[in-house]
Amino acid sequence: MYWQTRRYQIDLGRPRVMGIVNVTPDSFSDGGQHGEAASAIAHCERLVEEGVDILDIGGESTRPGAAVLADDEEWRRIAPVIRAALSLGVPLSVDTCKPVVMQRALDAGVDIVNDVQALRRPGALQVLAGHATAGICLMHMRGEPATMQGLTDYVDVVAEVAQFLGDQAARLRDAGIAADRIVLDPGYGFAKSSEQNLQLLREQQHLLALGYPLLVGWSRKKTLGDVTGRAVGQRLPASVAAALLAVSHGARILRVHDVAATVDALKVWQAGGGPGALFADNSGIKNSGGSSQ
Ligand code: HH2
Repeated sequence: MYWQTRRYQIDLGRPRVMGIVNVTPDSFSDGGQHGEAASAIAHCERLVEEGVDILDIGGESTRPGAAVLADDEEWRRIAPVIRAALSLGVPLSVDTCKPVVMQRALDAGVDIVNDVQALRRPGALQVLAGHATAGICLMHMRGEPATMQGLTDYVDVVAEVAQFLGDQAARLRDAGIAADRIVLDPGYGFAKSSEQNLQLLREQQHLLALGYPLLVGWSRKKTLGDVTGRAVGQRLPASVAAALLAVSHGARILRVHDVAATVDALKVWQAGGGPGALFADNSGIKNSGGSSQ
């Protein structure tokens, strides 16, 4: 199993760590820490040293009630970080819902588009259909960050998330996008109560029936605070535990803030033969010979 992305074919024979780079003043756990390009670039370099497999660069927070940015402002934040990070030797993902930002990031050379709105904004699907190889992460959510926490009425949350993700993947396939470019994400923390997030985690394996690799983001999220009583800055152990649970329930890519800790946890997982931990011995990320920078 692999994920086709622009420059890299990512072997998912072992779980992969996607490191979060928020070039924002207002992200829920690290807002303002890497708000300037120079510190965001230094953060990218540090995550690579810590063993990250993919860097996910975003300029707009998706936390409930976050400010909505104009296209140009979002791009202004992330462009210098993307340009510098392209030479770090790992796949680059851009975390955006905006078609204009997707197009600019692809033109600059990013490998993956990660869209919490699953390419539903007008024009987004066309941007990705117009690219031959970029990887795509489709995430489940309802509404917008400002409204999503009021949109948690589900009859069967697992079935409805599965239905949504299956429908969105089919939309991409109909537009001519190859299946090996697509990964799916249940969207932990997006328009879901804590109990719904935990039910999705317990039953996450049902989503594997859709036939696509799963990417998950549990890192520092509120549900972990609800379970442990910990404030956002003290959720590292809880985040690592959730990451390992998600992997044991079939996830292949973990989107995390704390890369070093997650890499260590996965190494122990691998050494101890955790479910899904029969890994290849090399890094498993191959340069697929696409346009490289
Ligand atoms: N979570 C966040 C942002 N983007 N993308 C995917 N695919 N899956 C997620 O779970 C996900 C995501 C929220 O986390 P963070 O980036 O730390 O916060 P903020 O949106 O406030 O910047």
